This record gives sequence, C-alpha cells and structure tokens, in this order.
Amino acid sequence: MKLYHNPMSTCSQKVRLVLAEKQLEFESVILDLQSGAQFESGYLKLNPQGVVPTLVHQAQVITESTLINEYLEDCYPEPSLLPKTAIERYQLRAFCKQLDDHLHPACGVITYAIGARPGLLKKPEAELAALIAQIPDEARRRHRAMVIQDGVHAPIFKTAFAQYLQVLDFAEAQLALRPFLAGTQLSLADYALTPYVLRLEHLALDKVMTRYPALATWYQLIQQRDSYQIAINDWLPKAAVASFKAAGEAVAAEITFPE
Ligand SMILES: N[C@@H](CCC(=O)N[C@@H](CS)C(=O)NCC(=O)O)C(=O)O
Repeated sequence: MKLYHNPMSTCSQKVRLVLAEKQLEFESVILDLQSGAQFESGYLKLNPQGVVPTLVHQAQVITESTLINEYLEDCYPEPSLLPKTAIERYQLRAFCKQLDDHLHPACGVITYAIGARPGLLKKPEAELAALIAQIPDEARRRHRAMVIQDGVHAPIFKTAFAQYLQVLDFAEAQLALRPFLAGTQLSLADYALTPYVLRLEHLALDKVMTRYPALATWYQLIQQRDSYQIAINDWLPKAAVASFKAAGEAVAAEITFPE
C-alpha cells in the first residue's frame, strides 16, 4: 500500500487516521504542495485533479479521501468504522458529502488566505502565477488567485469562513445528542471532520471553539486516541505548524468572526 500525501493536508490526515485506526502500514510518498509536486505529469496520471491523497493498493489507483476511506473499510472491515444501522450509515455518508462539498473548499480558501499565503508571496511573481495556472479545477484556481492576492480581505474569505462554521454548527448539534458524529461509535465521519478542527488551531482561529462545547469535548477524546498520535502528531512538521500559526496571529485582528 502506497500513500501519496502531505503531512499538513486535511484530506491526507483523514486517510492517515483511518489507516492508523486499522493498524495498516503504508509506504509514504510526500508531495511538497507549495512547490507544485502535485502538478508533475507522473503524479497527474495517478490523480488528474493534482491533489493529495492518492492511494495505490494492489496496483489499483484510489483517489478522493472519502472514497479512499470507504475503500479501506471494505478491504479491512475490522475494526469497523461504519455504524451498524442503515440510517446511521446514511447519516455518515450525508455528513461526509457535506464536508466534501462545502467544508473542504472553504478550508482551502481559508488556508491559502492565511497560512500558505506568506510563503507563496515570497516566490517570484511569474513562478507564483505559473503555479496557480497549473491547478486543473477552474473554481479552485480562481479562488486561489483571489486569496493569494488579497488574503483575508478577499470577499470569498468571509463567505468561506461562514460556510466553515455552518458545518461546525451542524456537527455541534449532532454531538449534543450523541457521543460520535454518526451514532454511539467512532466512525469514518469522526475522522473525516477531525483535520478541519485541527486546521482552526493551526490558523490561530480556534477561539471559535468556545461556541462549540460538545465539539470541543469530542475533539479532546479524539486527540487522546493512539491513532491521532500516529496519524497526526507524528507527521506534523513543527516549522510548518509554527509558520501557519504565526500567519494566523498576524491577521487575527483583521478577521471578522461570523455571528
Ligand atoms: N476531494 C479531494 C480533495 C483533495 C484536496 O483538495 N487536497 C489538497 C490538500 S488537502 C491538495 O492536494 N491541494 C493542493 C492544491 O490544491 O494545489 C479529496 O478529498 O481527496
């Protein structure tokens, strides 16, 4: 099993959490996303969207983090990360869809507006323009250019931050009713959300967590698991985390927190 990933990438973290929970070993191939390794032709053959993660297993190429995690669940059903009832499974999948459709794009906007921007702005203008031009998806390319240019003052930032918090509002409502996002047991839904709560911490936006007492308790529990240590803490590069946090603190006063 070979995983093309990046230590800081939310989608990679989500897959690493499931690999760790299932105690699966993998060969690691780290892609430097800031230098554009994801757009090299060899990698684009595996993942035409030019994104991580990509899993290669038994000569098959598996992309899309949510689908990778479902695939891992199918191949390695124990310990199970799927709830037992059909309705909970539906709720799990609906939640993961909400993350993929709304939270993840919002996270990209926020991350590049705050954390990745200072490093990217150090690149020569033509190099940066060429890097952005390689992004296959048109909307993602457009949004990336906007937030690299205007940071947290790009109008899209406000929309993305509100969208991010809407998904957390939903998670908070679920967790006020039950210990885990898709029921009484840890599931793929919990590991799908975990990296996005961590990202708030990395971007110095975690003061929003005071709005979310149930989510905060849930997150503490998740962080205590061995899988979190193996999949997240053991991979995080201290320098990248410190530079994201410094960037977050530098712009914190310029961010209006949605009501
Ligand atoms: N829907 C994809 C999204 C993957 C994705 O956006 N990956 C990010 C890191 S979390 C990436 O590779 N970004 C590089 C770029 O956009 O240039 C999935 O879930 O796997």
